[in-house]
Amino acid sequence: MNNDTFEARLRALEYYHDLKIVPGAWVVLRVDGRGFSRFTQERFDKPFDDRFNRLMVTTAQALLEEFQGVYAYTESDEISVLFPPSWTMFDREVEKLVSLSAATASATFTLACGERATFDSRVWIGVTEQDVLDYFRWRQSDATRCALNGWAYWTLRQEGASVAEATRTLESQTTAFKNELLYQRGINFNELPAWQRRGVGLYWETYDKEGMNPLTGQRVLAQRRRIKVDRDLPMKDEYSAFLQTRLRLLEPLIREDKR
Ligand SMILES: Nc1nc2c(ncn2[C@@H]2O[C@H](COP(=O)(O)OP(=O)(O)OP(=O)(O)O)[C@@H](O)[C@H]2O)c(=O)[nH]1
Ligand SMILES: [Mg+2]
Repeated sequence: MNNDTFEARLRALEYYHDLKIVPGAWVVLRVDGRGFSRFTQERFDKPFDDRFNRLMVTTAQALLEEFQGVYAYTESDEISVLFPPSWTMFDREVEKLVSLSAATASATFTLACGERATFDSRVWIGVTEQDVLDYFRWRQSDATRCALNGWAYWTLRQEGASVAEATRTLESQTTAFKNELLYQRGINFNELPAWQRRGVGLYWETYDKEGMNPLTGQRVLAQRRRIKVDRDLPMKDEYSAFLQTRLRLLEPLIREDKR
């Protein structure tokens, strides 16, 4: 067998390497902490820990920067990063994007936390802008549902209920029941910090930075970009409207890339 045939035969077995995200689709990369139920157990306050959330925000920031996303959203142990249809990083190769986003999240979180933690990653694709709004509404309602469950569960546990008792009390119960359970114990769910109930959004904002023209010595204003961390996101229809405004801001960029 000559070298070329040998090389071609083995390279062809990198079977999934040619797999690319369909052109023209919106993309979300979602990373999720591996085994974080266990990882968080002894290290962080239940049901929510501000320090844990800040580690997730630091990780989301790194993903947004590294992959040049347009919006990131984090809740619980997951982070979703949105990319416009025109995004072409790594030629949209699935293996590259999935492995590098998981690697970036794992390395960033581990360095910030000081303990080894790993993330998995997956790709979501959306055909229309409405799909994108629906996606983030879906993740946000997951955040709200988990926050209510978590608060109800850990409140019962702190009262001395066993795992089985707390689970049984909440099994198949309505949202109203869980809200009432908390209310009777002096916790108004709607007054808990917004980041716990609605998640945290990250996006680019522009600001004017004053500098000096080295040639003329004159003061000049330059536009710079920075990441805004929004811990007070709106919810439901207001969240969709908020996201829609952010997507509209991207339109010139998307049109330009299509030309
Ligand atoms: N203590 C604590 N735990 C948290 C916090 N935020 C998220 N978690 C936990 O992170 C876990 C995330 O759940 P999952 O991603 O479904 O479970 P997992 O154990 O990570 O499992 P895989 O993702 O399948 O590997 C839940 O058990 C949450 O309670 C927090 O602020 N504090
Ligand atoms: Mg997880």
